[in-house]
Amino acid sequence: NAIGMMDSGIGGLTVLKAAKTLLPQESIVFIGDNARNPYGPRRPEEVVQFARQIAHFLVEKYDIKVFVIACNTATACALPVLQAELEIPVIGVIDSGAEAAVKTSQTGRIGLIATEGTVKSGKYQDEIKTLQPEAKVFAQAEPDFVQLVEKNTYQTAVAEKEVDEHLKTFAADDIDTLILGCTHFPLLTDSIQKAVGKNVTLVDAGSATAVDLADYLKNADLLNNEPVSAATYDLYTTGPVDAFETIAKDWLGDGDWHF
Ligand code: DGN
Repeated sequence: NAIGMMDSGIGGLTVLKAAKTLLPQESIVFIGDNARNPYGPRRPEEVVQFARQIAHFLVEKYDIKVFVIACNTATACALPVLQAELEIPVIGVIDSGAEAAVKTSQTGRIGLIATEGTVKSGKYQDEIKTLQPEAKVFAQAEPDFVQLVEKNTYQTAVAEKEVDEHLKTFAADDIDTLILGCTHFPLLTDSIQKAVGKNVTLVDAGSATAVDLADYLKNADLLNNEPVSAATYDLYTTGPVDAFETIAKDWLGDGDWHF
């Protein structure tokens, strides 16, 4: 049976892409809650409710073997609730992202860009402090970046300029590592890297999660033994399919995607 994944929109496809590369024999079913995006400014209880609806749909319709919350905001709000409520394992993106950042950073000065919900939750800050008490986290909410991706304007010069202007503040903080703490942000990697300079290493929390997901499935003996050609990819959106499909195909490339 398949791996289930969710995001508040298109961003979680960055996790799907990384997971597909590492686990090509696994089928994945993904739901992007584009109709209710953004999650960032919402009350945590509301985000919990949305994540719960999506998880139950995937468990009932697809009998998924693991649920990946491929959204930092939903991970911050709903991970413990869903772990307690579902009978299958539930994996979020924050622990993997925090751990990867601590491993990457030489100076312990770590930047974080995420939604306002994720920044406010303090989950990254807490996890990083637990792993490395002397680390300093410089967190900045970047809700506008989510819109650049959702509106499919992320590859434009206007987007590059906007990213550059927003990330100027990091120069003064002298960070050596920047966490992309929102699964939408890897689509803006080029602009973000340009803005912060090549001395700052970007850590993609979603890719780090895909690595941990692969390890988890292996250790729990949950890997699929079917041939790679049998893997299927069912992609749902709660919003307009055309817009979702355009960005998804652009980001994921050729493949046997079912929308
Ligand atoms: N992709 C989501 C995340 O990782 O937090 C957030 C997008 C949003 O809903 N604002």
